[in-house]
Parts: sequence; C-alpha cells; structure tokens
Amino acid sequence: MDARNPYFFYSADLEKYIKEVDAGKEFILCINKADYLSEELIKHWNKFFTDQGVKHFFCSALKEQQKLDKEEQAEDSSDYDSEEEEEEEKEFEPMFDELKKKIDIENELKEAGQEIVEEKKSEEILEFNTPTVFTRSQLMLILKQAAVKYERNPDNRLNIGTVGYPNVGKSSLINVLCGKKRVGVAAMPGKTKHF
Ligand SMILES: Nc1nc2c(ncn2[C@@H]2O[C@H](COP(=O)(O)OP(=O)(O)O)[C@@H](O)[C@H]2O)c(=O)[nH]1
Ligand SMILES: [Mg+2]
Repeated sequence: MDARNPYFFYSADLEKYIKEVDAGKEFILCINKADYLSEELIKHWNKFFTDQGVKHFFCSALKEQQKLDKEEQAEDSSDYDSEEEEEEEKEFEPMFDELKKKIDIENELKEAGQEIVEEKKSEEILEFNTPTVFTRSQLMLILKQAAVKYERNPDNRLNIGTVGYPNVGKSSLINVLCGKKRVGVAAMPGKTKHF
C-alpha cells in the first residue's frame, strides 16, 4: 500500500479473506513509498500496525529502483573506453595483463567481503514489524529466509503475490525484487494484469 494514507489503503477484510482461503498463505503488509514519511510517522504507523497484530514492513520501491539504475549506469560507463585509451592499452598490454589479473582478484575478494558484511548488517535488523525501511538486499534476505521456512515447493521456491489499489507501487516492487524491469510502471492504473 501507499504509506501516505494507511487508513485508506489497508484492508482488514483482505487480510481475513486471504487467511480464510488458505491457512498456509501469509499476509504481509508492504508499506511502500516510505520515502514520503518522516521518521516519526514511520514509528507511528509501525506502532499502529504492531498493536493491531498486522505483519508489516516499510520500503521505498522508487528509491531502491533508483539505486539499481545508478549501479547499472556505473557499470555501463566503466565498460566504456575512448579510442585513444584503447590504443595505449594495446601498446602496454603485456605489462598490464599481470597487473590486471592481480587487480581482478583483489576486486573479487573485496566484493565477496562486502557482500558478507552487507548480509551481516541486514541480518541484524531482519525482522518484520520494525520501523526500518527495508533495502532491496534486506528484502531479498527476508524472503529467502521465508522460502526456507515454508519449504512448500521441492526447489524451495516461494510464491509471492501482490494485491493492492492501483498506483501504490506493486509493479515497482516486483521490478525491484527481480532486479530488472519486468513490468511496466505507470501513473495510469490498470497497467499490469499478467507478466
Ligand atoms: N515516491 C515514490 N513513488 C513510488 C514508489 N513506488 C512506486 N512509485 C510511483 O508510483 C507510481 C505507480 O507505481 P506502479 O508500480 O505502477 O504501481 P501499481 O499500479 O501498484 O503497479 C509510479 O509513478 C511509480 O514511480 C515509492 O516507493 N516512492
Ligand atoms: Mg502495476
């Protein structure tokens, strides 16, 4: 739902209905567009839904998508070499080869280290019903943990569905989770039916 008006967007009936349809299904309220909320408001709504016993988390699909876009851009521009640079590179190629190998190995080690640190960092606060705005990697981790917990499919896959009013950011969330643009995002309602 859209964080700007939880009284309007939250449907207790939907939660009840989902539990009636299948006791094995879990209802988790995604409070999206948390970038519109101040820290106080996040704390307020966190308390409100915790008191009502509604499992929930905060996120900003837009902010996470912007981060993904930036990473993609950075990757694209680092691949780009000017012609002059390419010529120079050819000249010194044998000398650079060894150095490059070393740097590659160092970078790989660094990246692996960073991933571990990031996972550890997010593990510390990985709980629903907290006034934390989840990043993409935190969301991925919490979903992975849920997949292990349920073990409903032989290959441990978790099926997730989104239900909500138009324009609350369902498609944006799906795209962020997939890490790729899978579904169209638009200010016009009714864009996604299947993907
Ligand atoms: N500020 C803000 N805008 C968002 C966020 N998520 C989605 N939007 C915007 O809300 C609009 C509707 O998003 P969309 O994903 O198409 O919603 P859907 O109809 O529920 O699938 C788009 O203009 C998005 O860019 C968010 O976290 N913060
Ligand atoms: Mg949509």
